[in-house]
Amino acid sequence: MTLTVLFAVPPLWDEFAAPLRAALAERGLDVTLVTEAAPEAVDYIVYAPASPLQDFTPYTRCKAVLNLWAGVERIVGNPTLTQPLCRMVDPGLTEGMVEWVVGHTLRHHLGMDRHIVNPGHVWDPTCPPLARTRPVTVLGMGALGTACARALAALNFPVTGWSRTAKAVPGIDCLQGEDGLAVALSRAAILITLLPRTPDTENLLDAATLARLPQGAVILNPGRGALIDDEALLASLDAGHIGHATLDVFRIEPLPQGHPFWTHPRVTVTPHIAADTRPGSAARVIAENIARGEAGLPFLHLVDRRLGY
Ligand code: NDP
Ligand code: OXD
Repeated sequence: MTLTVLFAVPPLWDEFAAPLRAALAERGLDVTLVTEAAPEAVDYIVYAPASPLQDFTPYTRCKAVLNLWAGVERIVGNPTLTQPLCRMVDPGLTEGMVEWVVGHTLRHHLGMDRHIVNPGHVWDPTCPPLARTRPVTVLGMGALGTACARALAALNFPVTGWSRTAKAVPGIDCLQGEDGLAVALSRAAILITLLPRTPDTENLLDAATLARLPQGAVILNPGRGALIDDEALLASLDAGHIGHATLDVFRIEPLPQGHPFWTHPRVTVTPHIAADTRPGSAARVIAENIARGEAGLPFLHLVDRRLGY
């Protein structure tokens, strides 16, 4: 039987149509891939936050909604969505996140700014310390956090990871719970936040938790803006406690003109480019999940609605 897959993100159609068709065919799936269809005829929906589709009620035959984004906070609470929801775990996206995190970690670790911007032509031959002396903490040890933690550990950074449930990742000191968070923060010369936005993670970094970081700590946030209390972060930067914050994600995106982050001398803004879903590799993940749905196997990367990620 030919399946109908609704690609519900018209702005991304040109980028995704060919890779999706190729991946579906490669997986041996007989699919009509469309951008419009009678809701009751749709078997799977490929979705992203830019999708105009908000009411899932009429999609009575739909077996799963397959998100192109890793983050699901803009869809997970949709009361009309009763179908299984899968988030994106894409090798290409993960690779990009590892590159962003390693790049920005090394910028701060090596003190690159001193040499890139040196208007006084100061010859200061102070050599940076080795990574093995610079502890890094990763909050969120999921698909992305674990890949980043592993890459940093491979460069000899002592890495602590923190997550909701217990983990065992070779070379990483994995902690959980409130006590684990306190320890993880206290060690973090560089803190990387790769948590999803949920009611439990909102403002996780507030005045009290920021105060647990060592003096001069650097924060890299490619997770979600709402993980950090903006005012508390600015206060901590101004007080000299936090050394620098490199932020990729914000409560409001694009970050509004006039927001203090744009002009703060110790804040770097990157415009939500830490990692992108890559059509070639992501299409294979979508095809695999459709194949699993058709074979009656559990979907990969299924979202837990109760937890919100
Ligand atoms: P995963 O779902 O694989 O991992 C999430 C991690 O966060 C898990 O380790 C989970 O713990 C942990 N976590 C969740 N809630 C809590 C909590 N209350 N306390 C402690 N730990 C918690 O997600 P990904 O790694 O794929 O993605 C992470 C986030 O990265 C996305 O949700 C998105 O917000 C962001 N992102 C940003 C991008 C960008 O370009 N800036 C691109 C892609 C994603 P456990 O393992 O125990 O479940
Ligand atoms: C994502 C993102 O969640 O790009 O995939 O932020």
